[in-house]
Amino acid sequence: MQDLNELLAKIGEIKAEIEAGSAELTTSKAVYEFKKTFLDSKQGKISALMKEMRNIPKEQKQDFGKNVNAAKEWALSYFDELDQKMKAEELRQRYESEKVDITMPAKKVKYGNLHPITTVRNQLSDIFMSMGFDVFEGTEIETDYYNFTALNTPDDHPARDMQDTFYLSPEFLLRTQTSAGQVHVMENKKPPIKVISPGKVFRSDDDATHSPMFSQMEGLVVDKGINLCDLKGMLTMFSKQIFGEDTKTRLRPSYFPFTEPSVEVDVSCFQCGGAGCKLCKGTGWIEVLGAGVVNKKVLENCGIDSNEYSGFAFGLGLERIAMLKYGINNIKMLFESDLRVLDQIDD
Ligand code: FA5
Repeated sequence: MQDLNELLAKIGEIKAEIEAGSAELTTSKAVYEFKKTFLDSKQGKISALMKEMRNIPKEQKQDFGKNVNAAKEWALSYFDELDQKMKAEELRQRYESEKVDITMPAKKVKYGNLHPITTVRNQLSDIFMSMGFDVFEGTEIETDYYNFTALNTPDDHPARDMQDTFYLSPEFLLRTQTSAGQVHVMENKKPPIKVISPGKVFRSDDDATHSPMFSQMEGLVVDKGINLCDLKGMLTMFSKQIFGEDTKTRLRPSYFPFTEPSVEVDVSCFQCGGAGCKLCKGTGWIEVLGAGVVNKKVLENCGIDSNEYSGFAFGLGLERIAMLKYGINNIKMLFESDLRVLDQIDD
C-alpha cells in the first residue's frame, strides 16, 4: 500500500523537475518534447501517477485523484505559457534576421546594351533623318542587274573585279553594296529624293579590317541643281556630328562606275586632331567613305531625266566607323559576341 503523503511528495518533485528543466529550454520544439516526458498519456510522468491510484487506500483515493489532476492542470498551463513565450521569442528572432535594411545600396542590375554596329547605325540614321532623309531598306539577295548593271557596271566592266561577289545563280547574288538600293528608290520615286539605305552586304573578303559580311549605309540625294558642293557641305555637317565639332573633311579623287566625278572622303583624325598618330597612320586624315555625283547613265537607267536632275550618293561602312569610334583594331571583334569587348562599348 502506498502512503498518500509519499505520493504527494512525488508530485512536488515532478513540479520542481519541470521548473528546473524548463530553464534549459531554448526552442518551442524542445518545450514540446519536454512536455511529453510529463504529460504523454502513456509514458508521461504525471500520467503514470494515476496508475498509483490502485495502491492508495480507498478513503484517500479521492484526495489523491484531486491532487494528481491539479498537478496535471498546473503542468498544462505551465507548458502553455512557456510555449507561447518561446514562440514569441522565435518570431522576434525571425523578424530580426529577416529585417530588410532599406537604406542599404541596391544591388546593381545588369542590363544589356546595344551592339556597337546597331549603336552606330542608330546614331547615323538619327543624324541623316534630322537632315530630312527617309530610310529605305533593300533586300540582301539582289539581282545582278540592280547590284551591277543598272549601276553602270555591265558584265564586261573591269570595275566588277573591285568587289568579289557571292553568286547564288547567274542572275541572283548576295548584294555587295547598298548602292543596289539606289536603283530601286529611283525606279519607284521621282525627284526630289533624299534617302539613306542601311543594311548588310557581302563580299569574298577576309582580313583584320575586312569581313565577308559587313554593314553599309548608302545615301542618295537627287533634285534639280545638286552638285559636289552640296555633297561636301552635307558630309562636313555629318562628320562634325559623328566625330566631333572640330572635324574637317576633304575629298580625294577616286573611281566608282556609278558616280562621276567620284571621291573618297577623309575626315581629320579625331584622335590627334590632324598632327599624325597611330590611328591615322601619321597622315592626320582617316578615310571614311566613298561618294560622288550620280553618273548620268544611272539616272537614265532609272528613268530620270539627267538634263533636268542631278544628284549625289555616298556609301560608308558601319564597321569601319565603329572601329574608328571605339578604337577596335580587328573587325572580327565586332562579330565574336565576346561580352568582355561588347560590355566596354556602351554609348
Ligand atoms: C562601295 O561599296 C560603294 N558602293 C560606295 C559608294 C556609294 C560610292 C555611293 C559612291 C557612291 P567601297 O567598296 O569602297 O564602296 O565600300 C564602302 C565602304 O565599305 C568602305 O569604305 C569600307 O568602310 C567598307 N568596306 C568595304 N569592304 C569591306 C569589308 N570586306 N569589310 C568591312 N567593311 C568593308
